[in-house]
Amino acid sequence: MPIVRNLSRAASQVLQRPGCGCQASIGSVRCISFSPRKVTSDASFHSVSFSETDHPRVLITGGLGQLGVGLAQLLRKRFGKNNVILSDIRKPPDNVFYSGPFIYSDILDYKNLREIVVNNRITWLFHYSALLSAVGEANVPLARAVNITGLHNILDIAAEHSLRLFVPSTIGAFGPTSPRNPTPDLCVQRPRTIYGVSKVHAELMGEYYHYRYGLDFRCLRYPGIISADSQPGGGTTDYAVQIFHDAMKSGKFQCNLKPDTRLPMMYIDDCLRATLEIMEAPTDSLSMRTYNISAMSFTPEELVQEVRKHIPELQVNYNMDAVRQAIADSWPMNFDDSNARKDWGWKHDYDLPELVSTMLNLLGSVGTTTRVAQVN
Ligand code: AKB
Repeated sequence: MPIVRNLSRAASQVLQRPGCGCQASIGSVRCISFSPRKVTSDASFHSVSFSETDHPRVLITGGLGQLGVGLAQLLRKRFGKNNVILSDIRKPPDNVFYSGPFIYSDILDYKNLREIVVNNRITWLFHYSALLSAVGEANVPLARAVNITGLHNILDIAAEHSLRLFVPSTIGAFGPTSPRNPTPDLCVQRPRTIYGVSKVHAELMGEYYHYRYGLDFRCLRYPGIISADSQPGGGTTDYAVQIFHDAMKSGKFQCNLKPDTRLPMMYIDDCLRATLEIMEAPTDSLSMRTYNISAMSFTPEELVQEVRKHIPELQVNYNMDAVRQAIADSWPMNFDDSNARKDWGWKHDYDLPELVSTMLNLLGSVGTTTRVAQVN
């Protein structure tokens, strides 16, 4: 694997980015075969003790990305604090470290992963380690290692230990030849990013392991996810998070997509709830293993108009980034999630006005337009 070993400097730069959602050390990629592997007797691991309950015992990989901390909070409320372990290769901030079990785990190190699963009697795994679309194009070998090789480790661990496995997919799993308005669950998928290719691979491999080995694989294709707690992490839909931070900080926003670029989006609370709901759905309600989920679709200009209802002084200019624009132009404009609604009752709570007022409330701006006016 010399291509991966040679990456270390670039890789560590990307891995240091806050919110890249990535979790992998670069030097430890190795060949993988699907068979039980020996755990050596010198395995040293600091385990977390669980209370004895009927709840699942959960591991979240890539826990310091956009969704991990919020998901851990939701799952801990439901299953108990000590039944949910957040993991990453990065050092957690104090608030994360002191809010519940956190451990180092490297998805490219099979033995490390296996020790964690065995020592903590993990039964459910949420696999969030991944490089997103824009950052993946900037470092294809790293994206390939993390998103594809890492996934192979996760699938093997999950199959060997009979875990219920959740892997997020994305609108990015579609491409320019897919129907874009709306995009159904089953159609042509020819993405043009390494991120999209890795996600189609994940969908197909997970489904293959399900039919071949009985793996309880569950997958949702997420739209762009918008949350107040985390900074954007290298995605094409990041503008829809960045606008809130910039509107608050300076009252000025530079958008890297064209004003009429329509993409499916979702507020984080809906996304996390959908994730828990599909994991809890009875097996016989699932007619498929990979579902589209959707809440709303909007363009940058529509988002700006909605934000201006609260912050009329917001100044916006458009400075298109060619890479991101090409990616966005190949993605779904509207997502058909009728199967998720029919099979396991998916229903979103947040539309665009609700999303915008919630984000501004959380970031502290609703009713404080003078703050932006003062900055200006
Ligand atoms: C990205 O923009 O890369 C992600 C996604 C839509 O999967 N937010």
